[in-house]
Amino acid sequence: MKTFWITILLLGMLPTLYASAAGADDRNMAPNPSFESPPAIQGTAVPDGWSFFTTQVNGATLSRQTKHSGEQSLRLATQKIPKMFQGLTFSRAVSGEKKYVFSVYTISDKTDPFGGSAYMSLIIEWKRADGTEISRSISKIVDAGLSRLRWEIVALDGVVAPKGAVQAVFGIHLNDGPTGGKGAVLIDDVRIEELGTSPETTGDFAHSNQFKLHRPTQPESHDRSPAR
Ligand SMILES: [Ca+2]
Repeated sequence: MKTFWITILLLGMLPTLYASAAGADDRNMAPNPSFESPPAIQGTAVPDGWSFFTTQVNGATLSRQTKHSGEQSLRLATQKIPKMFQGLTFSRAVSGEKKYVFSVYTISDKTDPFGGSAYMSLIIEWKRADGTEISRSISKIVDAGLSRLRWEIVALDGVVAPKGAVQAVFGIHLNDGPTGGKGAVLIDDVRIEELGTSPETTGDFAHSNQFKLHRPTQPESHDRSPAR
């Protein structure tokens, strides 16, 4: 009888223990989301948990000069060469037909402002079990109109994984554009979250519109398709 009551007591505590452990940030699947590791040093650096790619120049460093949270942020400098591109990716398993949020905070480097024809965007590549791509979701771009004074959110909010998707590559892409980029962007506080399949379930930006968060000052006449 004593064991019975102890069991009841322990079972009763389980939801409390679970609830206390399950903070809002437990839902963030992004690795090293605040780019706090490795510690910023001179020269280029790839943040822990992420893969880096580039056509020519590695523009990635960790910066302590400006950050949205913590002690450092990711600085991505343009290559200053037409049509070049680079970026960071993170691959993980996903479930087809579920909704996902992918967002970052970004700001122009005030000591070396982001400009020229450069543009940055978030891309999710949805993949089948055999690794082939089904489709991709592309965020609004940020370009020379990016603020140097306040952090802005770029978000793919509540995008639905296509049926059959089992893997996704979440990428932060920086393109130099047709005439070459200038300056650098700073990026911090990545959020990757899987939402429920219920239509009532919404993300942190449920009441915002990703296309209202940033208004480019230039017409989007340039090619916004991700270079491969
Ligand atoms: Ca940070």
